[in-house]
Amino acid sequence: MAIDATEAYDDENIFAKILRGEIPNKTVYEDEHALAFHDINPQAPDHILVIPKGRYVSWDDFSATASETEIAGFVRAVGHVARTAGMVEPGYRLLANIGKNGHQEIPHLHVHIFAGKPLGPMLS
Ligand code: IU
Repeated sequence: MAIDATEAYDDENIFAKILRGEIPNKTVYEDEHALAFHDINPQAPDHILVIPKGRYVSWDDFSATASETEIAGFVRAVGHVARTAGMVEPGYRLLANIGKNGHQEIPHLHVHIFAGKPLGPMLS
């Protein structure tokens, strides 16, 4: 079920539990601002999720209220993960689902990184 991106942050969402170390994950990268891990249900040969460490429901509250340091740290982490995974050539796709119509399922901001094959036109 897709969530409402304007709802209050839920500390019991699954990505909050992953950040607290309560649920295992296949970590790709971690720094003070972000955690990157393999998606449990990959939609491409390479499918990584990058999440900020702060309590943000979606791109909406993150872009409106996060500090410049948090935003820069998160954006740089996404780029770093893709570069170090060798995705820049031949390329990759970033995706952030926001709210009900965006089909966001987990109410903690996450950016999907898809790679590993030609991805074709935009997803439906
Ligand atoms: P969405 O943008 O909220 O629709 O994406 C949620 C993603 O989280 C989706 O690709 C799931 O496979 C993924 N995921 C996960 O990696 N680990 C989990 O424990 C759960 C979902 I629940």
